[in-house]
Amino acid sequence: MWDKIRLTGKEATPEGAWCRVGQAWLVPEIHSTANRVLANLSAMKVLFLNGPNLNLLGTREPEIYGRLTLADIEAEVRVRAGQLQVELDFRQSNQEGELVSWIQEAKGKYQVIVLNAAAYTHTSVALRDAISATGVPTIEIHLSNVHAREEFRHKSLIAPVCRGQICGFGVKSYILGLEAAVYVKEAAK
Ligand code: CA2
Repeated sequence: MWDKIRLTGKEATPEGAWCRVGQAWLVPEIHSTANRVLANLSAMKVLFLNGPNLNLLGTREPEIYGRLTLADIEAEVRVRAGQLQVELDFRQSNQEGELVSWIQEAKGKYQVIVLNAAAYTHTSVALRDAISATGVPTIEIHLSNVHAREEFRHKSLIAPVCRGQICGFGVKSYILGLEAAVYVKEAAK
């Protein structure tokens, strides 16, 4: 069943001049009200952030990280995002400070962050503080199962301020991260 939102105003016809936008029925002439309704219907936005050395994916250590490049992974995530009607930004940086800035700037622009902080996962108080400060729900992901690797990878400094952690599924960790983002957004309604 469609939501019916009947708007009134001097330009509306007596019959209402309905048109369907997404799941709502609008009178198109009433722009300001329509814009508010449209804002509620607009696609959710998810920010994918990738930390240091992930730009090297596909070139070395395929036995741990697989053969896909980061661009290949982004392409797979974009296919799933299209199916879920999610808008994506997908970025990588080797600089801790740049990742911190992107997390800070996410507030008000993105509903969820999906973060593969790479080695900074295990070292960065700055990333942890940024996630905590921005308040944007953040999902920690990893290609490899960090808990089955060296002991220094078992500790995540960001895990306590993230909504959850997904690791060990290769590129599927990214897809599951996106699906978890949609779940987190829906659960917040
Ligand atoms: O499994 C993951 O996704 C990691 O976040 C990857 C990080 C690692 O430090 C984390 O413990 C787990 C490493 C990313 C570096 O990736 C490379 C790819 C190719 C060649 C060298 C490094």
